[in-house]
Amino acid sequence: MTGPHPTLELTDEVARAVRDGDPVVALESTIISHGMPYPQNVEMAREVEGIIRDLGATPATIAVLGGRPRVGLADADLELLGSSPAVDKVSLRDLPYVMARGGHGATTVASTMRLAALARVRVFVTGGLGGVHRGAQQTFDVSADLTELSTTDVAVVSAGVKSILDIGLTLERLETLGVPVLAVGTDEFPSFYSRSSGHSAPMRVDSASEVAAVMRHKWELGLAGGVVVANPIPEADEIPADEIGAIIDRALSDMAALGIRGKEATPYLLGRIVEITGGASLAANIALVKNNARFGAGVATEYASL
Ligand code: PSU
Ligand code: MN
Repeated sequence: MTGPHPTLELTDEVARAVRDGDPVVALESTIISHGMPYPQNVEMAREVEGIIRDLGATPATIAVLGGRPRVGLADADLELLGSSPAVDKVSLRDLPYVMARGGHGATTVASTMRLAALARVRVFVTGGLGGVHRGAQQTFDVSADLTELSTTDVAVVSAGVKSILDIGLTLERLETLGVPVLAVGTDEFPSFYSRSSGHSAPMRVDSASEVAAVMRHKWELGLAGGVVVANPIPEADEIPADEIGAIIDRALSDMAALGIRGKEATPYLLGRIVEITGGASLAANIALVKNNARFGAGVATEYASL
């Protein structure tokens, strides 16, 4: 079915939920194609959709398939995204190019936000956000996720940002860009694998309804742009910050030695951390995405009820 925007293809289920004002949760696909190994990636994608459905919301995984931006995918699409080497990592700048070539693209936080907004979906669940890379003072490597958050009206539920990034500088950029950063049930900004980061949370909320109220007030005021919802990994699944810190440092120095930069940087680091931890980081990653799906479904439900 064609969506509210002529070039977007929505599934009937997603189109109906959007039209009726029912809760919908967008999901990204870079996390599937370039963030986790096969087959755990596909299993994670299926389970996360199931969690959202069980909580009464409609999941809408977003990707570009055969040049067409799609909002809501079939099971075979998830399998393709998770297993095919022909799926490009598509951030905002890459979107028109992959469409022009009729290719397959896994969308990042930035491009998923934009496609979600075009489909009028306002809540998006992921694992971790992109941000200001360490050493960005020299490399200028700052994720387009941040500029997208400054312009596109979508709330993004994540477990914070990994310390492959410079967390302090990422929070500074978000402040400059006018993006509210809400930590859920904590005074500290979480760092993906760990509940702590050493950085205090700019703002704290303790419920999904508080997040929905921030979204409503922001957009009613005409303040364009997203809301960062930083939901810490559950204690039972956490990897202590000092333990993962040493592993991240090793992955970063391996990357420097290989000369990997640009759009390859984040996927390389994610894969290398899984390798070094022998898969322990993957279990934590999957657990935090599921936890975000539970909270995000609640946010979508509260926002739909306003
Ligand atoms: N951080 C993670 N897991 C991820 C990503 C980031 O912990 O899967 C992905 C997201 O899709 C994010 C993208 O939008 O990497 C950022 O890439 P870049 O730094 O090239 O903008
Ligand atoms: Mn980058």
